[in-house]
Amino acid sequence: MTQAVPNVEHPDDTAAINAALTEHGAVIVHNFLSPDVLAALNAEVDELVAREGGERQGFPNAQIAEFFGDRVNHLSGLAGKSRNFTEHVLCHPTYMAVCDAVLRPNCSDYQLNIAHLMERAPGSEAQFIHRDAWVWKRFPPGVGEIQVASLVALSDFSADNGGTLLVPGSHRWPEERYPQESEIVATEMPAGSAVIYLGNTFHGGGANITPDTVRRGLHVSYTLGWLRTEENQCLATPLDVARELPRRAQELLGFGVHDDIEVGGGYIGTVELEAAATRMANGQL
Ligand SMILES: O=C(O)CCC(=O)C(=O)O
Ligand SMILES: [Fe+2]
Repeated sequence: MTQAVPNVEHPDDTAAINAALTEHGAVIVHNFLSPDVLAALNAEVDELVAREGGERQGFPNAQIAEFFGDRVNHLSGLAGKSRNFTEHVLCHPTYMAVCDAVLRPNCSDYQLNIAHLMERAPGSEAQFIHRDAWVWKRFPPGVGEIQVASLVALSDFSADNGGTLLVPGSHRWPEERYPQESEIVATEMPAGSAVIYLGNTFHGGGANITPDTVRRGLHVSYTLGWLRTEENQCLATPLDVARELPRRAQELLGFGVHDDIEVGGGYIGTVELEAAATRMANGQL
């Protein structure tokens, strides 16, 4: 029988959230953003989408263009563009607690992988069901979790408007198993909630079959501090913006160093042998 995605009412109930992720590979967290933050983020995004037009001019290749489909509006690099994102989403305590549990065992610190808004407009088709961790396909199978991913609902998510399709429990599946239709469930959640899932959990954007409702979702994911990220956060975040951020936000964007001295490794990501964040603090960058 198809499993449901568990729901947790409070974002600070991190024990329940982590337990649900371990068991089901996905969890819907209600009240992830307060109504005030949701409204402020949406107002900022409205402006950015209006300014950029939302329509993508280019993708790295034809497969990526097809993966996203042509009825989806994109706003990428939110870390460099949205103050509400860096203030209220990037260092969200729920993300930090989940990343501490899932990623910390494999790194001295984790980092933001991608902050990418996707509006699934009416007519957008269901995405190819995939694992987000496949971007690092060269990892040997069975390496464990290397990514924490999520969709933050900036509008209501429904089965009709493109709510994320998920395959609960699939994070435990062997590499050769691919989901059947009957194993896929659509995420339904009110605006301000988030669905958090693991990099090995099968999922994809849903089809939007409504005549006039745009599904607005913010795709946010984190990965090990020593892996190359999908979005180059040090370029997506202009230095003038990065300098003004708290140290923790700078570190999550890759301006710190990944320090593996304790396990016999070294420093990764230095500038002049230091963390960029340290040089920024000292007025040298
Ligand atoms: O839009 C969604 O709900 C999911 C998007 C997604 O899975 C992706 O872009 O990797
Ligand atoms: Fe995905």
